[in-house]
Amino acid sequence: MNNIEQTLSIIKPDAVERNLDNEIKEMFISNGFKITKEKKIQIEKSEAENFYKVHETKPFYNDLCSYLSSGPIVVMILEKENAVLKNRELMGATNPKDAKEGTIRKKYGISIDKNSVHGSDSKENAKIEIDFFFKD
Ligand code: IDP
Ligand code: MG
Repeated sequence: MNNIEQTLSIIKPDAVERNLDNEIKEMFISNGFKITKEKKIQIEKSEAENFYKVHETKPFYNDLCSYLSSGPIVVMILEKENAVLKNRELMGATNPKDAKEGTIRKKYGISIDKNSVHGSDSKENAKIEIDFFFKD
């Protein structure tokens, strides 16, 4: 029984700025993910506010949205068995300080806000986030 899923991944401005996008994509590929769609874009702050709407009551919401729209990002659809969970495992903890060895955030993350990658946290949100960036 396979359970091929799709999830949304974003390489955030801190990583794109350091030219880490190819290395990070290689980590996805070597961990068995297929990148089925990808684009490098810069979004408006209003779009970041929509994307991160679930966090609108958090104290860091404004900074988070300014940050995500501050420079180019790489947005990707990743495909693999149990992709949502497997991607969260590969990303590591939100705070790079807490991320395990071998995870993207441990390797590349700078701080809790500049943590290099975003990944959907559920199948339901993966669908919403994929539509957000790739519905045409
Ligand atoms: P996640 O990216 O691991 O799913 P979330 O809790 O969904 O983490 O938070 C979204 C993003 O908001 C995080 O990736 C991080 O960049 C930022 N963030 C989360 N918590 C804090 C905080 O306490 N201070 C500053 N930024 C935060
Ligand atoms: Mg999240």
